[in-house]
Amino acid sequence: MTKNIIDAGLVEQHNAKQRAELQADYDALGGMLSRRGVDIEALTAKAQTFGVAVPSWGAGTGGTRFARFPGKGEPRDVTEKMEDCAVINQLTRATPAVSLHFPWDKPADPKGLREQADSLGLGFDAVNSNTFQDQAGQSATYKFGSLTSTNKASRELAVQHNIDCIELGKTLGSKGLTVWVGDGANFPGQSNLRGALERYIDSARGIYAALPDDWQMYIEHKLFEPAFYCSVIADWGTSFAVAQTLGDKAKCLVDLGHHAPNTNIEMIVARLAQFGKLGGFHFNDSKYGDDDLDSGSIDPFQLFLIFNELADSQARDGAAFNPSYMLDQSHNVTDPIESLMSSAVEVQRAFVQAALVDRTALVGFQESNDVLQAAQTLKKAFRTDVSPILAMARLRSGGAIDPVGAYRAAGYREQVAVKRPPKAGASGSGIV
Ligand code: AFD
Ligand code: MN
Ligand code: MN
Repeated sequence: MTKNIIDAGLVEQHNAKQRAELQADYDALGGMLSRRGVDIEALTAKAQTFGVAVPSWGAGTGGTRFARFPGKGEPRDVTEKMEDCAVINQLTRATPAVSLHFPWDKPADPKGLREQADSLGLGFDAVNSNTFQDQAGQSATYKFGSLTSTNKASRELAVQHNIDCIELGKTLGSKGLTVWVGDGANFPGQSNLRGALERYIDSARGIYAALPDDWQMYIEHKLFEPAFYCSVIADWGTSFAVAQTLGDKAKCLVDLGHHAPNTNIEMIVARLAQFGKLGGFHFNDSKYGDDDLDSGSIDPFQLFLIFNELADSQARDGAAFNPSYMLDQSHNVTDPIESLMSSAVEVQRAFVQAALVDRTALVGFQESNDVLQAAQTLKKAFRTDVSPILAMARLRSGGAIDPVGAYRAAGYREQVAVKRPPKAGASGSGIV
């Protein structure tokens, strides 16, 4: 029996007030879609299968390099983060797993954490290693790099940390390790561009060798920051080359914010999918760089186009095509629970809109070079407001018609603000 953090009766009451209106909107949309030959019930069932993992670090208030403004009732340790993640899933029914970041969320009692997750109806997606900052008392520094450091002791420490993450992940039931490093250089000449990647590959082989057979290693590229002249794994091409070199269990992870502005990310997705190297995503949105804004808040059309490529690959490759979906966001001015719920819904929206694309018509227009109609075919799906489908999917799965409204009505944040007074040394959240 899954334990509800928010009283199920309260959610029920909140839903009751909106049920009739939702049904009317759903019926109207269903009528419109049936004239297009689309069965709304099939789409709703499909929406119910959607899941995106929540980042444990996203449950806390983030910050920038300038400041961090703590929020009320922030989770102070990983068990409190799990409670918040459970709220997100209880109301959206779209976030059944949590992606942990070590050592930020290293559990003192991994078995106990797994039991807590089970009781909350949550699982664990990929675990994330952290070699972009030194931990207290660390024997060698990452100041000049981790997996690529010229210092052997730093490289070995970084490899061992990743192996420790795998071991911990095994206890928790994870099946993947995401490796993102900040390694790079701030000055031309600071590092040998080719030598740094050689060291990266050498270190990565040590991590890869520790991967269980049913695990994946996700190589996450990022254009710049914290290194400002060059990053070792700056782009999907380098990520792809590394993944190819390591072997079948190594795949590429696409964080939407890790590209130059205007990069055609959907084409990167298509390329990686074509060659069997699309491992997964960190969804977020951005205007300028690695802004870590809420998914779909800046460019929902891009998100839709990415899911359009995913739907295309799914149609081609079937069940073999199964990338991991994770959110990676930082919330500086909103309640993290509200932002994560909104983001999960936006990613799910893109998933459903992409399922609405008339693929037969699209192929026909592409083959006959009817450019305008091809573009319109995509736009028609993107412009369709699938909100009633998403809300109905949530309702049928036991969630909230309006997750943010139900969350506010339940007064969860006010309650945890009382239960969770700030404490020194609370576990951190990402600011990079
Ligand atoms: C980085 C990457 C990576 C990392 C995170 C930490 O996106 O996923 O784990 O930030 O907050 O920029
Ligand atoms: Mn990321
Ligand atoms: Mn990032």
